[in-house]
Amino acid sequence: MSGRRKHRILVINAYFDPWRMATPTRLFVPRAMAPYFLAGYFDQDHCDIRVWDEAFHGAFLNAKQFEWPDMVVFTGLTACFDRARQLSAYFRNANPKVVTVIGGPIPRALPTICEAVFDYACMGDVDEITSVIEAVFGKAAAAPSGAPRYDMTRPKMGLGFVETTKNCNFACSFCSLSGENRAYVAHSDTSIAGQLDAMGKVKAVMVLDNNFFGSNRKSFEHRVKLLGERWRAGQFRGWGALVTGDFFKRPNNLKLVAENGCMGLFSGVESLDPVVLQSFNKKQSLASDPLSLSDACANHGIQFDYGLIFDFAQQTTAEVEAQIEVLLNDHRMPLPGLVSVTIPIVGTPYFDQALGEGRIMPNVLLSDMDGQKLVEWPQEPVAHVAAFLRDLLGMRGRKMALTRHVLRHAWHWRKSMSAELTALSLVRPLHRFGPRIGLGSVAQMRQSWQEPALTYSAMTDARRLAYRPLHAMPERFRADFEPLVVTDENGRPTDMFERARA
Ligand code: B12
Ligand code: SF4
Repeated sequence: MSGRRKHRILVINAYFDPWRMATPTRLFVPRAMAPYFLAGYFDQDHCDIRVWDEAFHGAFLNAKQFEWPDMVVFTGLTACFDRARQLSAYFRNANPKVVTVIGGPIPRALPTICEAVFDYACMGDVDEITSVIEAVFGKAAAAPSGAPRYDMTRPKMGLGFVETTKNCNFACSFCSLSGENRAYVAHSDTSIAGQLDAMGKVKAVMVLDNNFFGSNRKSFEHRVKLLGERWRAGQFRGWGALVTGDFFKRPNNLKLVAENGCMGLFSGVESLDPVVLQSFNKKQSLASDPLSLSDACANHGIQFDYGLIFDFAQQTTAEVEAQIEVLLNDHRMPLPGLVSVTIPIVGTPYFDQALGEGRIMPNVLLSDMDGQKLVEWPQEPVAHVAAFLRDLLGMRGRKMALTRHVLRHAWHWRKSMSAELTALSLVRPLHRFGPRIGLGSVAQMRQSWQEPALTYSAMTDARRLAYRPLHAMPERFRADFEPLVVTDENGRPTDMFERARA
């Protein structure tokens, strides 16, 4: 310990909000759990631990806190590398002795630059933090159990999160997991029980797995049973999970999960266009149409949710418009829970192909790759597609149709769903596609208001305010506030980017 006080640890989920809101987004489900898993590896007798999740708590703008930690542990999505780097500069400036650690998708995709910027760049799973803790503070500072610190997730919004498997048994070309190429493995019973015990009583549990179904039937049934036991014991009123399209091929799977307390399933339908699905190597979704899946789920009292990814390099705006019309005009189908454009996530086969074929626009920043703006050349004029995308993401001009759909959808399925699920199906789409009310600290709200307006195209978007330091910083930190630029003015990879990912 430094003197007689405990080691001060700050775990941060570095996040850039695609809509450039610096305020908290507490209603996003799911919620990042890596920070709370990481926090669990620090011994509480020796360490004073805090967690800041920039998605859930909003941008970390409190300059007074920069000198507090002895160690800062970063996690985050690939596109948020610049944010982790900026934050690390603030902490180093305030306390030159601070130890910075990063792990997760960022260093996996950008190992070289992470090794240069942070003291420790971890490529493994959360448990790798133990070796860092021991190296920096000694064995006593590492917690023996590593149980997730769900107690720090307050306000919980009634939700608990559990992970029963890691990685995925599929290899969709656009998915970062395909690039990381790690084996699909189930957590041990001890780990699952440990997570559920640490969670305590909650209203509902969200299983975070990329693919709760997986490739091993026995393991799947066993994990369903483990959740079912807790559900029957009254720990929660129901649970939801993400499954791949192949889950629905056996009707018995739905029966099994329903009998064990499942009340919601999310599946990445991704596209209603088979050609697009083939190009994503997403064959498991070829038979996944939202109507038959929501119908099958509703017969078991389960709510179905899904995501759609639009690819304007392959689809015209008219084609996408036609798909949206189909969805809005048929109230039996739910509206997608997630609408995004294809993202060439660094490290994926899709990224390498897009870069090699010159499909990525010029001067694209890594932080542009958040799924809510064009970063690849569309087949129609950029200005036209960007305006269409703006309207699509906010359902502009479709608000009446949206409200009508939501009301009719909830009414149609009211007999199959519990009152809670019916209420949820009314609220969620309106929240997803409605305006965001950005409430947070004064500094966060001021930053949201001052952000330059979004243009929905990486070629015309101005830089985020985060690239301007909050206060004067010494010259040696200048590079930490420069964005990682992926493509040059000709759409080819920049030297900076090639070095970063070497
Ligand atoms: C919660 C979640 C979110 C939340 C919060 C994400 C965040 N971190 O801020 C929200 C809703 C905001 C979100 C948004 C998106 N998400 Co998301 N999300 C998840 C989800 C379901 C759970 C993450 C989680 O907490 N897992 C549990 C923890 C314990 O594991 P983990 O975070 O994966 O970390 C593991 C390792 O990476 C490592 N690790 C991580 N950090 C650290 C740190 C250290 C020090 C160490 C040692 C190890 C380590 O240890 C863990 C395993 O033990 C995952 C799927 C999944 N099951 O993981 C997708 C996932 C992370 N999301 C993904 C995607 C694609 C998106 C979107 C781009 C979707 C879209 N098309 O719009 C958007 C991003 C928009 C943006 N801003 O850029 C991808 C990965 C993307 C990437 N590499 O950047 C994933 C893996 C889903 C998938 N299979 O495609 N998401
Ligand atoms: S099924 Fe989902 S998690 Fe698995 S590789 Fe495809 S996109 Fe990634």
